[in-house]
Amino acid sequence: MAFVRISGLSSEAGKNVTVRGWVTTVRSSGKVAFLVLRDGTGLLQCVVVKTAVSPELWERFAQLTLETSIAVSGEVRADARAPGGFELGVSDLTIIGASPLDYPIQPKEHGIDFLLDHRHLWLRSPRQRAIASIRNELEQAIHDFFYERQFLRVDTPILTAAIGERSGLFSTEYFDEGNAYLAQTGQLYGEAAAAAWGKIYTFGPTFRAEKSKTRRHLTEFWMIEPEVAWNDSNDNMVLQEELVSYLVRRTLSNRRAELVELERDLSKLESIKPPFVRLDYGEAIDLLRRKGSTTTWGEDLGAEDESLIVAEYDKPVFVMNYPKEAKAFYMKENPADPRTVLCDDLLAPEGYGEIIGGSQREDDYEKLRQRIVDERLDLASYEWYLDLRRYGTFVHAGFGIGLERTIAWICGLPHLREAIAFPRMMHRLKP
Ligand code: NSS
Repeated sequence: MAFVRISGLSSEAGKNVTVRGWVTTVRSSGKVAFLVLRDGTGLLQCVVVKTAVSPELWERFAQLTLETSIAVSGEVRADARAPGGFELGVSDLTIIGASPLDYPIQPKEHGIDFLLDHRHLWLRSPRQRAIASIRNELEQAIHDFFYERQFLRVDTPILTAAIGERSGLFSTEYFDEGNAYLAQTGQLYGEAAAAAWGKIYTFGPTFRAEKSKTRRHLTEFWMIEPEVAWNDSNDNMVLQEELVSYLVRRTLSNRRAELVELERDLSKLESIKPPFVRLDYGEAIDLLRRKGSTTTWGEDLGAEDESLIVAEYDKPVFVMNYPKEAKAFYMKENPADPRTVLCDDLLAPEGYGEIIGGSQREDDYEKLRQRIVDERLDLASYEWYLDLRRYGTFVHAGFGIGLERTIAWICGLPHLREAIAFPRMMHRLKP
């Protein structure tokens, strides 16, 4: 008998097929028994009528437990009440892998630590499948967005010498070369690639040994970093709002059922259209002070500040041109106010916080060299990076969008830990 996946059943109505998967629920009235089967592509209600099957098959069915893997055969019938619109009238059942009654995740409330300890099984829930499928949609949408705009994807190294952002580094021994560090960003390599190939983006895992146990920090997260030759800071923000609007639009059109499964308020996503709000850092500080924040000019904005700012708007907000001391060495000095740099953070609505950090890059050799010295970074490690300003320097800008933060916002997740299959956090390295 033909083996079919649940998502493919619509073309099999009236036929006899075999479906393989895992038991998610079983119930019986004594005369008719129902089982819901999950195969990853959908859910299928399977029905057994006691009088229509052998006593031995009825008995086997009655003994099924949660998460047993099985193969069921029978006739596919259209049924508007069944999940997916089809049910299977069972004529045969094979048990592939038993599942003892102590299956850890039961239909009741479990604490978050318990669920994270059993993440390998927790992934089987409809909620986790919805999140994974939105993540997959977003990854594909990001590739499509850049491909359609003729960007080259560049894979940058994960093992690096000490370069990157200010936050903590993970290190590992590297033969006779001393320590290697896990990449915090692919940006500096992206800049070299932009000088070579014009428009590029990276898509890869990045690592930060930050001792912050917040709902917005992972120690391993995925970042997408476009870098564009001849873009200035303004072009950079236009690209960001186009990308973010596209990602929301695409999720709304292709993954609406999953958003509904997650009980996401769709109206909040429908309003995500360009142009986004643009606030100068100084304006943001004024707004914050009016709202009672104690943050002063010169400081980076904290999570609470970000929430106060976005509460004013129903769209993402760019906060632009931060003071130099609050930001990384590579950002270009703002000609209109040299105390500041040409950069932006994009804050997601509803308090989800910063999802993008971007900037125009310092293209002046002397200024960049001085910033490296002032920040007490090891000049020798940056010689190759300075070469990009020695040999044909160019106006360029780019940004990094955090994949898990974007997923958390679009899905409406309170914490990043559900936005990736196996989250890595300060106190979690397993499973
Ligand atoms: O540190 S960033 O603000 N910027 C960079 O890494 C630049 N090198 C990007 C660039 O211009 N090419 O990080 C960018 C984004 C940030 O807005 C978050 O969305 C995400 O990366 N991010 C994180 N996500 C999860 N966990 C942690 N710890 C984290 N840190 C940053």
